[in-house]
Amino acid sequence: MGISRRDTLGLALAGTVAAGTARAAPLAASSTADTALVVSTWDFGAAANAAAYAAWKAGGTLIDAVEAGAKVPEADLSNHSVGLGGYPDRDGHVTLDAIIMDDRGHAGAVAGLEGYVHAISVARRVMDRTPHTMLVGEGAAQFAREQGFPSQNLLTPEAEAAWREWLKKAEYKPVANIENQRGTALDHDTIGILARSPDGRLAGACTTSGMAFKLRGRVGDSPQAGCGLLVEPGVGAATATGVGEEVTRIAGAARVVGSMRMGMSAMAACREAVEHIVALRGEAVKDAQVAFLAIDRNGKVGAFSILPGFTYAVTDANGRTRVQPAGSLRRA
Ligand code: SD4
Repeated sequence: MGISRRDTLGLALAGTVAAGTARAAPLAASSTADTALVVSTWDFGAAANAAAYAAWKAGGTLIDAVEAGAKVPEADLSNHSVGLGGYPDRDGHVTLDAIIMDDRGHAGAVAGLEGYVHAISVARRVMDRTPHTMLVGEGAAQFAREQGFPSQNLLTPEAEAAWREWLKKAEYKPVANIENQRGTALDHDTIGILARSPDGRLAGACTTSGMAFKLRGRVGDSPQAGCGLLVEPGVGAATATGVGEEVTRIAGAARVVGSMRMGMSAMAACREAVEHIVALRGEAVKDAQVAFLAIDRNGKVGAFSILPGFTYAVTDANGRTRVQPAGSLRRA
């Protein structure tokens, strides 16, 4: 399953959007260097994009590309919000959430996965080898074990020390926006990565260890289709980062893609979703960061957040990457 490279290049999906979706304007003719190929959240997305681009150039599929990209921060010990080295829940368990999706309705996800670094690869296996879209907790770990993924302790000494420090004052209350204290040791966030082939095909992945010191069993937006990620043929793809509860409440990625389906640009669609959260939640999101990143079927990119400081990495069809700041509702 997934998109084969042959499918991706050979089946011009432009104009053949799935039944039930609005028919968008014909795909722009260009598949040129100014058309984004891979986009991802935050500065560290640049390294992920490089891996995704390399996988694509080596003949991989779009799914291969986004998986390869997502694996980079998953293996990065210095990233405390994704994979190995991620901060644990309040009981000291590192639990991972991930989703991967193509533009043909194939999706796989895991939530609350413990003991396996590459949650995105387990999610892909759910997509490729089961009739399901999500496995959680012990069942997800059992599946990973049965599929031959190597298990390991994901709690690094550094993450454990941060957790023990947090415990001193935490009073066991989840701190909703603790991951968004930019410039601190918590200065890393979820990666959402979206890829588009020159003929307008799309895929995406999103992987995270979730909110630091969350309640045990908490699942954020990231692994939920339509919240942390959505990919729709002939329309575009969107991903989210920040306080997952705020994204989940509005089915954020689905909202962004829906807006693009109705004709909004990727940028306007991301902004609309952010404005909706702020209108809906008011004071409750006064200090919260939520950000959306989207790419449309023509490769145009949009990114918008509540607070300033959200950046994203764009890699074009020639492999050139730039990291840039997103627009934000609030000023610094
Ligand atoms: C979550 N959205 O679990 C993720 C975490 C994140 O910035 O993106 N943090 O809520």
